[in-house]
Amino acid sequence: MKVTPNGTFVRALIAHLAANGVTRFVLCPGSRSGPLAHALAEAASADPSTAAPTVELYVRIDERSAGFLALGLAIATNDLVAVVTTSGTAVGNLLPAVMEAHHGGHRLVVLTADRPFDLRGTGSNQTTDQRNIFGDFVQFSRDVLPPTEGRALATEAGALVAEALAHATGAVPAANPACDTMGPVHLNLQFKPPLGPDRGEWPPASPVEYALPAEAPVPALPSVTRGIVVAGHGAGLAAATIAAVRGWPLFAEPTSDARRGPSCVPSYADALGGDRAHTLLGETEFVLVIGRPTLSREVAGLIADAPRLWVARYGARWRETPVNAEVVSRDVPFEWVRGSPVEAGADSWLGRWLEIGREPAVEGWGPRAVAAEVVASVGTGDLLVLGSSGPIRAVDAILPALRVAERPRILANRGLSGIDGTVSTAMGVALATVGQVTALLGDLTFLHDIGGLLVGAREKRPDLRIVVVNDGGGTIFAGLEHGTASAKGLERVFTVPHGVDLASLCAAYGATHEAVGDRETLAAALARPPQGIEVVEAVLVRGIRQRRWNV
Ligand SMILES: Cc1ncc(C[n+]2csc(CCOP(=O)(O)OP(=O)(O)O)c2C)c(N)n1
Ligand SMILES: [Mg+2]
Repeated sequence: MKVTPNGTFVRALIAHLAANGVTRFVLCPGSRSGPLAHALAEAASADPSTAAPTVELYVRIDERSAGFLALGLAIATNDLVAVVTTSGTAVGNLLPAVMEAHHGGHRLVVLTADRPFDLRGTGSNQTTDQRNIFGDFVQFSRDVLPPTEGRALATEAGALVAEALAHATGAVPAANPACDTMGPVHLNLQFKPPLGPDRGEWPPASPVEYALPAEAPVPALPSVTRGIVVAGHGAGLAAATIAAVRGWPLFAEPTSDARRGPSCVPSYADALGGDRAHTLLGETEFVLVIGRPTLSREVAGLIADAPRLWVARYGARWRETPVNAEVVSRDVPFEWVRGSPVEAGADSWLGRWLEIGREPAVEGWGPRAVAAEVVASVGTGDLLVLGSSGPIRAVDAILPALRVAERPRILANRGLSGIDGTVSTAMGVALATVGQVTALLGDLTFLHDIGGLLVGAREKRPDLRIVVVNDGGGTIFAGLEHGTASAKGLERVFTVPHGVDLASLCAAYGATHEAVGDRETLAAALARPPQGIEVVEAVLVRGIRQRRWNV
């Protein structure tokens, strides 16, 4: 083995990434990405005879899973996470996770291997045009032909990393200074042979200093009585404080981290559809939205009809904010949070909202009962990952106002609210955290990313409990306007009953499986700490395996 230019370049690249906080790498096997794979394997082996940086390496076969695993690591830690693939369709499989990272504002560093540019369009195997393949979903993309020799290799790698990470972190001033520009970046690396292992040295690397764009000044909140605070995805605890010190009702989604405090109206989603809310909405003077709400049409309507609307921390991108928003602030200014909670009388603005939006009693056996048991099993320091569709809405419907000291973290991919990649995202969360991790997913969501259970024999298997709400398909559609279709039509083109035997699937992937059919059994299953990858199937529809709608 000798020193190769590829080896020298990727060592410098990895060393500079690690020195700047990218210490987790998710890698998929492939030959063209071999230089990165060899160097990462060496770094991850933590051999003290090398000066390799400390990295954590996760290997996945399926690039779509790998992308979402990286996303899970990123959302659990708020760190930058790298994902490495070979060339060709492997790269295309990262698109869903890159889209979610873009809309969710998560910093993925996508490293795709490619053949040298002069092979593009020549019919060379596994060679396509990977330049700008992620379009505007990445905030930086560079097509790189590493230099072939000399010190330029390490220097170029360092400069490349500095530039890419500045864009990922939002340090490069965007067109609009109030825009939060955290998001994914892409380096397309053209590797000429040799691609095999080499015997190079790890170069020194140090962190780069970035200057973040200055916050734009934000005016004081209007001193109205009849305000409402909507805390959407990623709002943060400040939303609860703002509502409490003004005596405004707080409608906080589960992933807001603001579902707490004396202003919290737990059943806001159910209440908003009723007549009494209609009257209160008519009196509303001002709506403050913090974070990005994604769950209910009622809240979307409230935002659309607000007489006056301010938005803060709305989403990853300025252009996603509602058209009628008056002010957009990148973050929540300290002045908005100052003050003590208002005592709300029963007849006050807040008191009237609290009256109609009390925490509901959850009875019987259904999606809300499953959600209630899962929520009850998650303690301070634990993490709950919610799948799109019914599960996150069921949790929204039943989640009580938490005490300020209670700190379970509730995470979800709400950037685009896909039902894809959720098993892998939960796996990433479980691999990155010490707390107990539970995921609550619908059956189609689970099946969509069943490949996320595929963990190589040499890979770490985290403790992860996945509770699957098996209601026999995508039942959300039955409650939407599509529900007026014939039962046969609804099943064929929307809900898609599948009859899949989840126990067999779990067995095939080496995950434990337990089916539960009532609340007590579910509660007992959830009371045990998860060991390894464990699936608890909450069976809400029986006999589905026998069901064939054409017989
Ligand atoms: C990748 C992707 N494809 C399709 C959709 C549209 N979609 C939204 S909910 C849903 C059904 C989800 O079914 P399930 O996970 O069983 O949850 P349930 O509706 O039964 O609560 C689908 C297909 C989506 N959000 N994401
Ligand atoms: Mg379902």
